[in-house]
Amino acid sequence: MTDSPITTEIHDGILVITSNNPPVNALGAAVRIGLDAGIKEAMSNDAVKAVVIRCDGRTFFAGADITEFTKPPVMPMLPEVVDTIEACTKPVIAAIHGTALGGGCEVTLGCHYRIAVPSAKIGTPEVKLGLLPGAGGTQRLPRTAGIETAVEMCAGGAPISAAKALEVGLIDKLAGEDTLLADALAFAQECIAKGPRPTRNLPVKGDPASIEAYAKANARKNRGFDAPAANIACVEAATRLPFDEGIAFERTEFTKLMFGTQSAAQRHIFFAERQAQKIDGIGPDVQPREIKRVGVIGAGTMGGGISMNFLSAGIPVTIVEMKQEALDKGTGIIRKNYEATAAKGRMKPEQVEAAMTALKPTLALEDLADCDLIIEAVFEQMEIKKDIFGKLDKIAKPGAILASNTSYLDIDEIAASTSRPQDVLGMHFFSPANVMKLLEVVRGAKTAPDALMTAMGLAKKIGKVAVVAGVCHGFIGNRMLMPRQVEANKLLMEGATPQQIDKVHVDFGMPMGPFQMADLAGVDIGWHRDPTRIENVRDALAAVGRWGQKTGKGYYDYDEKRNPTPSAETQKIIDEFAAKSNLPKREISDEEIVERTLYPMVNEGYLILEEGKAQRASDIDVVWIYGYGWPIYRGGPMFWGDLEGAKKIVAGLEKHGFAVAKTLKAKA
Ligand code: 3H9
Repeated sequence: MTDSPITTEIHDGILVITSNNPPVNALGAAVRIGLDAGIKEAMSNDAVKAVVIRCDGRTFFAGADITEFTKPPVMPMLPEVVDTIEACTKPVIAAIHGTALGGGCEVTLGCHYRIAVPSAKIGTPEVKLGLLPGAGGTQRLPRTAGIETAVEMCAGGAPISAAKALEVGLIDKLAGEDTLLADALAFAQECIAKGPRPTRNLPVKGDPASIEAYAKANARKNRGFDAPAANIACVEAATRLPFDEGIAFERTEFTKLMFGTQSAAQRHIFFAERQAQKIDGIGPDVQPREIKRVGVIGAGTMGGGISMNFLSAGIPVTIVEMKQEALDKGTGIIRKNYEATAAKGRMKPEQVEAAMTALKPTLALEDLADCDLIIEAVFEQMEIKKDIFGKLDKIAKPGAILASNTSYLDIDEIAASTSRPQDVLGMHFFSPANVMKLLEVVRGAKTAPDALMTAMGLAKKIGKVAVVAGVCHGFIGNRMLMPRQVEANKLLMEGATPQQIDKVHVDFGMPMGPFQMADLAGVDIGWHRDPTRIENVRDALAAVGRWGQKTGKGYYDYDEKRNPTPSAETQKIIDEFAAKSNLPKREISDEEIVERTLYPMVNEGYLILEEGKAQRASDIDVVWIYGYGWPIYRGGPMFWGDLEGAKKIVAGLEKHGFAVAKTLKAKA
């Protein structure tokens, strides 16, 4: 077995099969071939009494090799390998550390016994890739972990801890954290007398009613996704079909998902998210700067949320405000948020106190002198930002990174107000900043590679998915929002209603449509505040106090529980403007709404790429998935654009008079 990632060694009658396939021991062809050969070796050697399957490196098998899914199959396939392990006439023990995920979990289920270190995690996250465990997991989990845990693991995708796995019967024993191999070998000796225990022969455990209960409780979360229902159906099949029939059902469902567009989209995002971390033109020789303390200017909603990210990751924060009252209010909200998390059991009271102790509130900008990164989160006005950066230039220590949380403004202009533009970049968080996963890191013309790299690395540390964006109005995400909003407003003038446009977006899979979003964010945002100056529907709504959810009325009317209903007053305002626009009022089809609000976003994405403002198309998809709730099963606007087909998109854009991006047109 030279060059194989699998090696074998006999210890006192136990054949130890070891995989060494960095980084995550994915179950690629060579690993499967090696595992199959290892079991055959155990069967043919009389000196072998039992087998231990283990992995070197940071983790037990983290799943099938996802990169192989689009390639021609190489035998043996994983379901066969799992069957081969299970059919071994000598007891086989899985020795688990790290994360036994997907196919990795299924390999453990093919084994007859399982032992794991306390820090191990076991799970079937296939649903997050639009799939289901396709190597027998949906049939073997109900026989080991029980129906309730099986349905949660398969349809939910979250891994369970070794302790929980022991409690439900998914593993037999906990090993010492640093003595897994020795403990597994000792356990294997015990198992020799017990003999093999094929999972397929075990009865399904638990209450089948838990399946229906799970499906009901998660219906809203799973709206639009195909995979959760398929996972649920497979676990349900295990409760009523003989094992082999259940496996056949699982295979059919797996194949349907595997060749569907949803899984292709979700797998695309899995790799896109990891690819986004890579910065073009920055090699391994560049070292990040050390960030020991972060400064945040502004204790409003954004500044507070941004601070929480660092505090939660154990990085101390100095937060600056201009007035004591605003500072107290901001820090009070941070505490309240942490206490609410603790009340839900997701944080310990001492962690709340630790986070609050690491927060240093101050009114003096000079107190930022010891910060390694300073993030400005004040009003979206260039003059204010330039003034602050000019002051920071004199206060910040050499090498400190100076970041702006601007959503639209020119980072190069801000950088020019300092004597150190190489240290300036944008860190655009999305609201609520302590919750939303996206971070756009804006690379200015003079931003130093190590500063950029530091911001990207730090983003990972605080649990964000970061994407590098170039300097342009609105960067990647908000820039693409603009053509959508312009067209949505025009459609209102031509006869569409806010509810019709929003419904098309919600049916598409967005969490809300453009007008629901305006009501949530505040119709008055960016308003000039002059109720006599009414130039468009938004001005008119703002002038009569229709500021959105916060005033109980905006594009929609809201009841006290914030349930929306169409508004006669809003419709009257729209009708008045529509009459003035001289555009003929007509029936607008849902298809036209898609063509005029979603196609221009794809077009804008191509323009962004042409101008070099995003590194790659998949980065744009990551922005929209994690910053704006684009349905992950549609893979982001660029992936979706490819699915629709460039030809169709270009035809749709041209029909409505849009200027089409050169590269998009070339693809058609
Ligand atoms: C499955 O098993 C189907 C079966 O049921 C049925 C079959 C018939 N394959 O995430 P990281 C790469 S479906 C190939 O940054 P971490 C990843 O792209 C699978 N490559 O590390 C990255 O590459 P690069 C079910 C994979 O420490 C590198 O490894 N399993 C795979 O933050 C490091 O990854 C899953 O869905 C893979 N399976 O997190 C688990 N996994 O360096 C997927 C990773 O070039 N994996 N890579 O960018 C994970 O959730 C995380 O990688 C893990 C480690 C938690 C394991």
